[in-house]
Amino acid sequence: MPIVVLAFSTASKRRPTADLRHLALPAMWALAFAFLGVGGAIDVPEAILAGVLAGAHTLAWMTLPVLRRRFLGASAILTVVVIALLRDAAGGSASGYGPLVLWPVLAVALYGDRGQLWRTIAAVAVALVAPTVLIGSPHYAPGSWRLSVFLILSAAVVGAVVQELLLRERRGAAKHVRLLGAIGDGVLVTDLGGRILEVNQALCSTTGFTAGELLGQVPPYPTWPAGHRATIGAAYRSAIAAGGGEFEAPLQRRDGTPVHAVIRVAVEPGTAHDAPAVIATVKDVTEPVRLRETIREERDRTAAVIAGMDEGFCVTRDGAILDVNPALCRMTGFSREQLVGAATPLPFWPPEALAELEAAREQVRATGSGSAEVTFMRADGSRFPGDFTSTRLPSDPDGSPTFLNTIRDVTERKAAERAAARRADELAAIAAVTRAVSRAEPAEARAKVCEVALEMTAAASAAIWEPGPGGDLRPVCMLAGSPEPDQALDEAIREAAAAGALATGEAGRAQVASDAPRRAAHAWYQPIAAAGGVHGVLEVQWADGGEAPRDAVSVLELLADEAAIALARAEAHDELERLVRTDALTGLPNRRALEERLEGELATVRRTGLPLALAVLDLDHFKAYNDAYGHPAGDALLAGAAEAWSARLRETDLLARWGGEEFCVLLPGCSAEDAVAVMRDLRARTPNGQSFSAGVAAYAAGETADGLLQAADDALYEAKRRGRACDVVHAPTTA
Ligand code: GH3
Ligand code: MG
Ligand code: MG
Repeated sequence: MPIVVLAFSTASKRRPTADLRHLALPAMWALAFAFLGVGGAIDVPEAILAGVLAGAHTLAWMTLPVLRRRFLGASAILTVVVIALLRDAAGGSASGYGPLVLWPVLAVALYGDRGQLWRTIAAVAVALVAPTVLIGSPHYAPGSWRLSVFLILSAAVVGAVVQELLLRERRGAAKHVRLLGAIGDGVLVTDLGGRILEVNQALCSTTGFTAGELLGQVPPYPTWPAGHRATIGAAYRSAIAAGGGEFEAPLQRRDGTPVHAVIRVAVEPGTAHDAPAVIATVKDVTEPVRLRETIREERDRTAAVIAGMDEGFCVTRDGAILDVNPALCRMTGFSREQLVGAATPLPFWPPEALAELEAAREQVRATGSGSAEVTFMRADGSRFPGDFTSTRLPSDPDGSPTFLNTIRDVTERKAAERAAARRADELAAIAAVTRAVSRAEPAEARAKVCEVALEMTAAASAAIWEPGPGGDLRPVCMLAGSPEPDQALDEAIREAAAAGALATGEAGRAQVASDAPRRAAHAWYQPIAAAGGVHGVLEVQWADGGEAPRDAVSVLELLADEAAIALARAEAHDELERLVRTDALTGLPNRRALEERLEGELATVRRTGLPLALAVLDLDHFKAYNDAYGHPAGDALLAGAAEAWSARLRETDLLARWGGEEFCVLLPGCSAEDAVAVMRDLRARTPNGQSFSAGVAAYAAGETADGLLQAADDALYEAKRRGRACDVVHAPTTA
């Protein structure tokens, strides 16, 4: 019987079914009372008393749990009393009811504490010994005390041993429960069929289910999401079949939220008393998995970005390349296979820059990051300038620092910088030309243009070709640079090339024949064109027989524009000069031009001693002519006379309009007589039958311009006085 109770109690730990333990008491009494009628006579009233007591106690025991919990000791003692009454009613020591006392002793040993046990054993001792002492023979034979003592001892030993074993078992079970509760990961214990026998608190808080909801469940468990039941079930079964294993599974909480878990399965082989069990731990790895996913996505995205960049990337550790992007391969011409795994000096480090690159690397190692502008090498050996940066990545667990390096090919930027610098030089030179041109006399401006052309194109010579008054091209300004060519260009070739550029407005070049010596000249002809057409040609010659440098051509184009401005200015200047010295009506030099020329001629005659005559002419009765034919006709007469007279005079003579209807003629090389002859000729050529009077003065040593003019004027006055249309030679007073 005790074995049955024990089996019940062990089973109950795993299977909380209806508690059959409570049936043990009524069953015992039923058995005890059933055997009352067997054998000799019974004391009926005493048996009835025992039956009433047993019935009342059993009823209370079955219905009042408090009795079982709080009054277990009293119940046991009452049971001992009922057994003593039954024993007495059935005939005392010979009745055979004595061993029943083991029942309450066992019950207290199983469910009570030590005090209750020893009190029950004391009650048993009293119940068995007292009748022998108090009542005695024949009911209680003197020899029965031996059986009583053995029973009391047996009860004590069995009770104590059972209670000790149970206490140990309970302590073990309590420890087991505490351990399970202390485990941070979820734990569930199932039988081999998967029925959940035990869960811990951590599993409940991970899954959101209560222990009551989980216990007794069989697969698929409510924590397995519908879409994953088959795969999780398969993994679970194969882990059990293998005797243990680990797998990751997406689970769901009671509220449907996902939980990612690592499930470790261990199979506990059964013992003689225990069925085999499956112990599974459920580790919530939702957060680490989410982090892992995020990092992977981040890494994929980063890798995609790096792969798509124009900038070269390489990741290095301990001086060796771990990874490169396609841009670096394109940039350096090395394949990925050639680069990944390569160690310092890296394949794209040129030998001449090793020291510089090692220094940059050292700086990065010391400070964690750095940048430098370095020369790199392509697979074909060519070099390119690169911007290099390096940054230490967050340290790896093994402590070896990893660096992310970027390389940008700055060839184009460098070229642009050089071009910009050159452009700035050119602009500075052009600005200097512009300044010089705006300040200088036109002739100086030409020289300045040639000077800058020489300087900026490293030429052997520079010249500006312009058409002369006769239309023939000639170099107006020519400057020589260095080095001089061994064989110069033929003058005719140069003139033809300049003429071509002038005629077409297109730049051209000329060259000494191809079999010429090495340093034969070649030249560039840049037309100097302004709005009004092509004014001239800027010519630059080099001594090296090659092509005109590309940069030089652009400089020459700018210079030609500048020269065009200079030439236009020169022309405007000349025109102004001409206007200042010209009479608008007749086109003759005016009084100012004559005075200037007279000074020059006087200087010459003083030096040479050659003769010089000056005549002043005044139309006769011109007022009357005006009055008679009108002012415009008077103008026409003035212009006509100027033209007719000019035609008669020599190139070296100078006819000027002195003012009104008065003219001056300067006649170098003429004596007073010669001058009078010229006057007669001119008078004969005066249009419309008109005449003039003239006063002539010849240069005499020491004469000034004013003196000479005054003398001629005096002579004119005399001619008018003498009746007009005649010539009077001034007679020097000294003569
Ligand atoms: P004389 O023989 O004494 O020189 O008499 P004249 O009339 O020629 O001399 P006068 O000094 O009395 O008159 C000069 C005239 O010439 C007066 C003026 O109207 C005229 N004259 C001066 N300049 C011009 C000009 O540019 N065009 C015209 N049509 N007439 C002019
Ligand atoms: Mg006059
Ligand atoms: Mg007159």
